[in-house]
Amino acid sequence: MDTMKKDQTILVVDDSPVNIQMLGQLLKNEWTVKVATNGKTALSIANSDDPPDLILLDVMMPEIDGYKICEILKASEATKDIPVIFVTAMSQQEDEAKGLELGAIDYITKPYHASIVKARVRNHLELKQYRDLLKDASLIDGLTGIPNRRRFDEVLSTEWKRSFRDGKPISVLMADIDYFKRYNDHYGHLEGDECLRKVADCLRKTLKRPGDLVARYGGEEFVGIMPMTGEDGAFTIAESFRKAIEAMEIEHIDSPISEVVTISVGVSTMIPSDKVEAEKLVEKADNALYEAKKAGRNQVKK
Ligand code: GH3
Ligand code: MG
Ligand code: MG
Ligand code: MG
Repeated sequence: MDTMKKDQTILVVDDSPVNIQMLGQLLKNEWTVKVATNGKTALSIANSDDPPDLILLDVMMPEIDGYKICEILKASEATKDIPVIFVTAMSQQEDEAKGLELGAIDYITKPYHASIVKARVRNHLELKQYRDLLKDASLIDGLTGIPNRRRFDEVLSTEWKRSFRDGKPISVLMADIDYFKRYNDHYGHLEGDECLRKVADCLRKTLKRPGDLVARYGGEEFVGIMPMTGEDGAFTIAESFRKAIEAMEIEHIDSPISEVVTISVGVSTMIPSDKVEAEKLVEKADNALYEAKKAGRNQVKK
């Protein structure tokens, strides 16, 4: 039996304290249980920074009923992947069909059998865990272990919107290893891969403020997102990254400009407006990177 599931959380939503008490008793030894006695609370817990891994949902409740809650959960990007199981006295086949059509993963009718509820919950939580693992893996670069470009695009879009709302600047840096083709040719691809890991590690250590994100953008190109960071701050961070790479003294005797591995970096800063897309920030960093290369490499341009 899978032992990792201990830290998974179940949200029980029911307007009846007795029902909540019964389900809570049933589940609390194996999982963390949160409760909500109305739709509004349920939705706010589902949308919190610590959302549940599974929701057990009553149908008949005052104000917002369970069907409506399920519909709202499934319509939102933030909550649509949380599995919902209806637990209800509404036992007509049409009721069950409706619940499943709204996106619930399962439908349990009352009176229920405790061990069946537990077994179904267990099965769905296990599937949820595998889905989460796959999702995490799909956003991480296999070679360096840092986020990949897909993740970068996701986070950039979120942070761009946040900065727009707050009227705050956001910066991006784009770094590219200098003469990396020569590095591979001279030291071989395995050494090349090792060098990429070292650069990724160094970038991770340089951009470590909460909210920062580093990612591998492509082959030997790395990017960083720095929310709430203005032009000067971003330039300083980029420069410290460049210096840190140089200070690692990774031998590169075939580099025309140095005896160690160096990087060129482009930085861009914008205060988002609703007329411009986040891609503009990347485009500007890319242009600055091009300027850094043209000006002789191993330098930062903005
Ligand atoms: P520049 O200073 O202009 O950036 O020159 P460069 O040689 O670094 O640029 P170029 O784009 O010509 O070469 C990039 C090289 O990066 C070519 C490719 O073999 C190498 N590369 C890309 N991805 C990987 C990887 O995953 N592993 C290894 N070992 N090398 C990679
Ligand atoms: Mg009820
Ligand atoms: Mg390149
Ligand atoms: Mg390069």
